[in-house]
Amino acid sequence: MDDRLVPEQLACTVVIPCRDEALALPTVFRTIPDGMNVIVVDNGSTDGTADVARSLGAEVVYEDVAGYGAAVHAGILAATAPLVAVLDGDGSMDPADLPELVSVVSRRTATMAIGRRRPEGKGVWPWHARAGTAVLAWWIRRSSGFGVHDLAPMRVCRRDDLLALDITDRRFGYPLELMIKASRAGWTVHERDIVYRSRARGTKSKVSGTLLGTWRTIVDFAGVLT
Ligand SMILES: Nc1nc2c(ncn2[C@@H]2O[C@H](COP(=O)(O)OP(=O)(O)OP(=O)(O)O)[C@@H](O)[C@H]2O)c(=O)[nH]1
Ligand SMILES: [Mg+2]
Repeated sequence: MDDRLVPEQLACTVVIPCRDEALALPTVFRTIPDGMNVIVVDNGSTDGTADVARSLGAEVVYEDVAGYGAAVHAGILAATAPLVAVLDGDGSMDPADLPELVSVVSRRTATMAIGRRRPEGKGVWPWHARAGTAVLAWWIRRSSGFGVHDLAPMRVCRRDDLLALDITDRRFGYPLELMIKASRAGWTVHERDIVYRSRARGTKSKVSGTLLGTWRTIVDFAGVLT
């Protein structure tokens, strides 16, 4: 039997939250799968991210509230396809990994398909970020029963399902709240390996690359867990 997906089953809006990722976006767009439309959500970039995104064929959505979660939520609201995907716009992830995740959700093998970062080469993923991820993933496994090893850095699910979870975190606690609420709602989650590379040269980390970023993330996670 031919089990390839027809184009409608791959219909997916790709949401990319971006703050100052103008230099990374051309790389990211190189491997956006055919048939997927892209929404870049910008709130406060000063490097021309929105113009670059538009020139690459993306729809640009502006969000007044700063933060990763605020940007993701605005993108999901603006999405038009039944399936939504979220990934970073810093060049660390490859959109070529999306069709496999989309296929899992399209076939209803799981409610949500997520990526597990597998770093390509040394120094791609700083030890403190990796250790923090491992601890949180362990905690999520224990409390949710999801067999996950990462914090859903790339994810695909149905837009309606996601909006029904009513996620309220607007910063970096968003993925953690998503996992907690998905578990309570009885979702199933399927995790697959995805490639993880260094962010594009010339762009700045908002999380693990700086102490302030790491601290802000810890505060956001603590806010979700309490
Ligand atoms: N629109 C918007 N995007 C953001 C904001 N903060 C982060 N992002 C984007 O969210 C994605 C993830 O942020 P990153 O800085 O790459 O964080 P990370 O991948 O967890 O950590 P490192 O890349 O290792 O520092 C990137 O595409 C950022 O540009 C924000 O306040 N607004
Ligand atoms: Mg990143």
